Amino acid sequence: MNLNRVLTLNEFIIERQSEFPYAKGELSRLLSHIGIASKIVHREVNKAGLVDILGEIGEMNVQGEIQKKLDVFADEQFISALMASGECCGIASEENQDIITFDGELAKDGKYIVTMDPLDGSSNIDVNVSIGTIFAIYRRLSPIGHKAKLEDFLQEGTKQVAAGYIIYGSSTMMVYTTGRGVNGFTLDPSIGEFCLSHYNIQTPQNGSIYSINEGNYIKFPEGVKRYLKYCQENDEETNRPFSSRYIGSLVADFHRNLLKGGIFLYPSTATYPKGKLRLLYECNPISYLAEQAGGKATDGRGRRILDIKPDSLHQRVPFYVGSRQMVERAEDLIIQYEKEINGK
Ligand code: P6P
Repeated sequence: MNLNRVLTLNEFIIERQSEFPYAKGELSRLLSHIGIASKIVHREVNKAGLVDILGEIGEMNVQGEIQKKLDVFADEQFISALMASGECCGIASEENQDIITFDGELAKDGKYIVTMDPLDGSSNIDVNVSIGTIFAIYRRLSPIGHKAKLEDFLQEGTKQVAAGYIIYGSSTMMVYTTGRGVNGFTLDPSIGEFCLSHYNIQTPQNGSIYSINEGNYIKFPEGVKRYLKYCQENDEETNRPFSSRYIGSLVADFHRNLLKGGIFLYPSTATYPKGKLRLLYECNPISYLAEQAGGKATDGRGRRILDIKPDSLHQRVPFYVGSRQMVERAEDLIIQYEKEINGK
């Protein structure tokens, strides 16, 4: 890989395509179309506030969350880009109750399906805080040439062929994996291209940042409370007290921890007894990236997120992801407490 020159996303995809035996470029086309939609969303996010695209559309999405204009705009952009690629036969989106199947002749022959959160962190849109798009790509299971089926979308995270996110922050970046490491591309608006800026990202095995909404503290499982106490105690040996950093936008919190080291925790809470984050289009893609970068992602009780067989499109799971040693420490305390109360 010649890193002495600017490498655009498309050049990188094509250069790496040769690593995929029998790859005929379908996945490359799909990733390139996701890149195109990201640039369009970037353009609108970056001028939000100047044009009438902020605020709410006065409707609820399937999550019971108020839909923002930018949510719907991003959803529409990614759906049309994925349909135009001709490689995707269907989508599961946070913004839509059911799967979206593409009936066009070209798309029906698509070998892939996509799960996505078109604009994650909506509560931050109107206050100019980083937000993101999260996507995962799977091979379809149903026969090519026919409509995509629900079974195509309820695959374990280990079946992902690619996953990534776009973070619309101080700069716009696409970070993705196809199972051969994690690479980051920063959008250069002057040329309208995503350019390789973070080659082969490896997340630190340990860290000193923990990300959790401590407003839910009272209802956290006792083991989680013990982990937070562990983070807050002074101990020079293990670099504590840690720093608490929580933006309330999964992509932004994860991206910081991926680069610097850290753990993101969304345990079960009173409001979300099964956890708040969605397995198909938040936890699975983020977990694939975390593992590919040397990190870990579990449900807090030893179950690897990528091994979970989904029951439904919008299924929620408790989510612990980040530096391997931090996730393992949190799990140790959670499992140790459960053994205590079970008298083991
Ligand atoms: P809370 C945004 O709505 C989101 O889905 C994630 O991006 C974020 O990590 C989480 O919810 C924040 O949830 O309950 O802390 O506001």
